[in-house]
Amino acid sequence: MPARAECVSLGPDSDLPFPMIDSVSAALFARAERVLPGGVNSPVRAFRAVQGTPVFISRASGAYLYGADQTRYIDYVGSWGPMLLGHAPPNVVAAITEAATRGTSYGAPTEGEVLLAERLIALYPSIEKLRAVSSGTEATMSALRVARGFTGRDLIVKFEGCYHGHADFLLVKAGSGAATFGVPDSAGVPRATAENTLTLPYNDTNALRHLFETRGKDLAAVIVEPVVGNMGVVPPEPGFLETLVELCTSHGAVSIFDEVMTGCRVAQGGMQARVGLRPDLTCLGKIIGGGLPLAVYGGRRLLMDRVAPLGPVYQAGTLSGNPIAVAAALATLDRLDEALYARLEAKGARLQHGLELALSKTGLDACVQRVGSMFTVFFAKGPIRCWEDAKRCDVQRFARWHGAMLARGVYWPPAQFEAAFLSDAHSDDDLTKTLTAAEEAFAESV
Ligand code: KE4
Repeated sequence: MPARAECVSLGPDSDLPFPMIDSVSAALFARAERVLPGGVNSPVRAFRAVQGTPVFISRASGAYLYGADQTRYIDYVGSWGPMLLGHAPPNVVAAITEAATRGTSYGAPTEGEVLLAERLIALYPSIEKLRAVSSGTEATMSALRVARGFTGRDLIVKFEGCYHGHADFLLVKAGSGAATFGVPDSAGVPRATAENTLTLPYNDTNALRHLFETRGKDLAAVIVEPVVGNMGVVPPEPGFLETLVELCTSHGAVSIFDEVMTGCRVAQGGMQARVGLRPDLTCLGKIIGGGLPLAVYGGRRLLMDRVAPLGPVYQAGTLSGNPIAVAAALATLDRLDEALYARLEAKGARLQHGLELALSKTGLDACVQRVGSMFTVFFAKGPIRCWEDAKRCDVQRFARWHGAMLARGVYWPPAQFEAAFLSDAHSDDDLTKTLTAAEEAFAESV
């Protein structure tokens, strides 16, 4: 264990000076940077978007993270979405522990995988068959391969500001003008790969309709975050998702809802349940794995029966349907009911109202956008409808606000273009403390 921090580090419930950013994390980060690119195993964790030093976490419980120096933080990252129940829910920990005593991986089918598939199919009527994988990236990559294999077409459509994982053909940004050939958004992505991905503005139903009118017969799929979390929280405008599904159906393209973040977050049945739509394919992840590496893609039997070994679309995975991840998933699903979502909605509404009230006292150009228990404080005048709106944000002011929140024991996503998440473990007192910290931090970042 690293030496204890020299600085005074206190949790949000102390009445002494707010905690410093702890030196234990700083020392760990210096070591990490020598052996991990950027010191992290996923870029956003490096706090570069807020010009900060990442807090190294030693443990988590309920609504709280504990830094390497044991400073307690009220957590609004929730592992980027999975921790709907809060950290280390006892029933999930017990299920993981029990499963581990029976082995960690078999590479063979198990009853648990069948149970999980049956439970998810019951929650998502659009899913007739599914395949478990180990990450959201695998889920979206595989769903798009199925769409291309089924249609025999190459072109796929995504929306600016949406993120679907790091498969080459999804790390693409809009070329000049709307719906032109994509250009790579990462080194290492061949231009030829990017050119098969067209990018449109989110919520731009007219642009989508025009694309189908001109290129509809060439389109394999349209993939969408039905509520965007990855440019900050941007809800779909009325008719956008409905038109997307209709146009796909009428032109023989595959509609794909990437519900890796929204699945079991905005409703048990995801955003498709809230809007009453049935996309051809759905990707789920994060919450359904209970914090373990598990995601799924699934949908119409006609499509899924194209997947190996039944059909010609190849997809495989050593740890797909891992028994411990499946045990965590089943234990998590056991806790989902309408009362839980009612509690999350009430907490989300209280937090949004409190943040908006605090903002109203500052005159800051900022807005709060929320769907259920996922939300974002945008440092720009709202509404934020698409990436063109989102990129107007004052990211430096967000960074100052983030640092002021962290110093007050509130752990907010370290990037403006991310979603924050509430859990069932956040108490009224946690929300009160958060709103007090936010009001002070807004005043500091004016
Ligand atoms: P993973 O491969 O990271 O499990 O899932 C990719 C993915 C797919 N679809 C959506 C809608 C997603 O939000 C994600 C991953 N989300 C990010 C947070 N914005 C994960 C955090 C990270 O990259 O470290």
